Amino acid sequence: MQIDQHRITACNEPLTAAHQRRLQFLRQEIPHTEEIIGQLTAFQVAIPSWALGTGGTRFGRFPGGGEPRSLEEKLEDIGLLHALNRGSGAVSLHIPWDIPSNAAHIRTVASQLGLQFDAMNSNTFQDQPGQQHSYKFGSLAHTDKATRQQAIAHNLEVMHYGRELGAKALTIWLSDGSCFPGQLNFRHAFDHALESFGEIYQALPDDWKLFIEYKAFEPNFYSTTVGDWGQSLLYTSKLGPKAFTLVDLGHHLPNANIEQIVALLLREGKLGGFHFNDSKYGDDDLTVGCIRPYQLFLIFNELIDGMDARHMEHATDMGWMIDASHNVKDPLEDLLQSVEAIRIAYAQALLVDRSRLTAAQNNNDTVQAQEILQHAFRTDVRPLIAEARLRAGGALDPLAVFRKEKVRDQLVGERGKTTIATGL
Ligand SMILES: [Mn+2]
Repeated sequence: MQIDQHRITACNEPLTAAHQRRLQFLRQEIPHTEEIIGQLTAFQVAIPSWALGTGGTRFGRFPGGGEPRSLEEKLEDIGLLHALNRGSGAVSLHIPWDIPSNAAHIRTVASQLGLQFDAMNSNTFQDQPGQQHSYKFGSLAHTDKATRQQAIAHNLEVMHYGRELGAKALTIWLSDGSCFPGQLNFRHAFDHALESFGEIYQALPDDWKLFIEYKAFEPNFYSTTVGDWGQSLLYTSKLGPKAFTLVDLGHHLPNANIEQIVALLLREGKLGGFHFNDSKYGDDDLTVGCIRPYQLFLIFNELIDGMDARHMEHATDMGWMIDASHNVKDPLEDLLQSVEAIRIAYAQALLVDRSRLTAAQNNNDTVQAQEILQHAFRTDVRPLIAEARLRAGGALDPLAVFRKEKVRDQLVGERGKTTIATGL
């Protein structure tokens, strides 16, 4: 299904006067509102193709119905989100869950919906039917060369699909590691992973980026072969200029200072992509900003500071992606909330008075530095984001339109109650 533009306009009408009042107030408070609205309009967040269905835990999964049955329907769902919020104009595909068997057709569907293809994701954390070598004890870092070669070949295949779709990046999250002390030799595992990454890197087109994602634990619970940002940075530094580290907010040990990690990776020119989610305990994959919105703001503060220092374009010089799991919410409602939370943190970070902050830092004025950051964080920037949406043809209140138009009921009507989307 698609939402009629007239319906969005009709839903906006009764909200317009109040919106203009709130926007006018902010214009008086903030001198560069037009610049921020422009930056918000350009800033697009990629939706992961595996997050359009209900997520689950190892204990159970409770699907809500109307889940997309094909890649086309997944794109259709992202098209719905983008029509409402005008901020999710990209998709991050996962192979083999979303093989584009007719790439030209998939490209056409995506472009009709205004969607681009962000990083492609490979999967060597599961065995697929008919697969010769098992990944039970690893893939790119496996002790057996034939298994490593199979995993390399899979990544080359993912790049092939990506090239057909116009993607420009490959994300590798390597689940390899060990569950018990003594199970593997850390140096040998590192060497094997590096050699395998090297073969993939050699096959990378010149205008592509390779993102190496790290994760501290799970599914392996004693060691992970790309366990933290330092290990990822070792690999990406040795591989070359097209290799970058990808930060997934949920992949750190508790209380890690992610904003500092981001600042240092950017300083090294090695931060390439981002996976947004939130968590209370581990890799909980909750909605971005639902638990620690201040941390999200602080991360964006460092992202902007670091990207500006390197003259990077906020919108295009980083892969901005959501990586979350929707176990109890409607996946599409959750994704609307996620994109909103990301844009709020981005807009708040754009408000930070950087010259005053630098002065406070240089004078060791701790109180003033905190005041400057928290002033930006405590500003309600939602009218700026609503205005960016409105100018791009989106909804002033995307979630309200989603509910008013009974989108989920319509999807259940079209697709049925028991459809299950491929994914986690
Ligand atoms: Mn991730």
